[in-house]
Amino acid sequence: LEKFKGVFPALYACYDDTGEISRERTMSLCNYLYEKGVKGLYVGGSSGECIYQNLEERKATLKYASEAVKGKLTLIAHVGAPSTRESKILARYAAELGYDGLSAIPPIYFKLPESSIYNYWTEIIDSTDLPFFIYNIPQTTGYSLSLDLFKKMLANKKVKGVKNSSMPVLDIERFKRAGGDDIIVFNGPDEQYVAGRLMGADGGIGGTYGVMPELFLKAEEFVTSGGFKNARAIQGDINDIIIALTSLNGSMYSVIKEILKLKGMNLGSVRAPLEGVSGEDLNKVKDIKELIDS
Ligand code: NAY
Repeated sequence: LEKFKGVFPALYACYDDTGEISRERTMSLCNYLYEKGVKGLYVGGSSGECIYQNLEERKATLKYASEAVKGKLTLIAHVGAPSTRESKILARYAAELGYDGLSAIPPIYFKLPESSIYNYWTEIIDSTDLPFFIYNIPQTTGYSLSLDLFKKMLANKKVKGVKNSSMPVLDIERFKRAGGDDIIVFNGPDEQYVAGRLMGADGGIGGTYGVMPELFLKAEEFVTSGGFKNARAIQGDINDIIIALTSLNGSMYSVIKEILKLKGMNLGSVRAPLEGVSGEDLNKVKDIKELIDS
């Protein structure tokens, strides 16, 4: 499981100037993050705007990321989709491409019982031989993974852990305790990376890593070496930046893409209904970039 331990940026959706998925931009973002020294990538998750893309677009992104960094970075494909059918198509495609692992949110829109969530994940897992990581993100799905269902899922040996984005750090501790060294727990909330690691997370997957990979890698280094004072200081810097990223009028991802544009990496904009940064707030993007660079 070593290859799943460390800093995993959640890959941003990369569009061309007409809003179509861009192979070139996806590959350059993957290469950029590889050169920064991250451990792997989480492809097609929240930050990948998966929920606003059709199956062909999601397959294209999975393919471009693997073309760029397969064999160099650990690749996890997020395959959660509205139907079990689509999720399995994505899962099989990721396996064909040589991905290292799969992950999925629980079913969305209808509020389904845990038995349906169990069946949904199990069908995805059964469709390939890849290790599977549950994606627990109650803020967006409305379902908070119970310890009961987690333990039930762990009975399936292909279930290798959870990407936990719920806010209580206690959840990370409980999930880790349930699976120990046989599983990987990824910290989800970027604002609590250091806390998550101390409570048992083996690393993290996050939506803001891509715009400040150096800071998360540094925080990871300090946690690993026991330099907690320094780790906490970096977490503080990260949190100042996250608060700034979420203070403008566009979606956080559009703010991040504007910053990356200033750094010379054009990933296009965000897909509606996500909104771009506009008006006065566009001028504030430069200040956030400076905060990151300082
Ligand atoms: C993904 O799949 O893209 C992610 O891992 C993103 C998870 C993000 N959580 C939410 C609720 O959006 O990274 C976090 C989040 O952007 C970060 O903590 C800033 O709030």
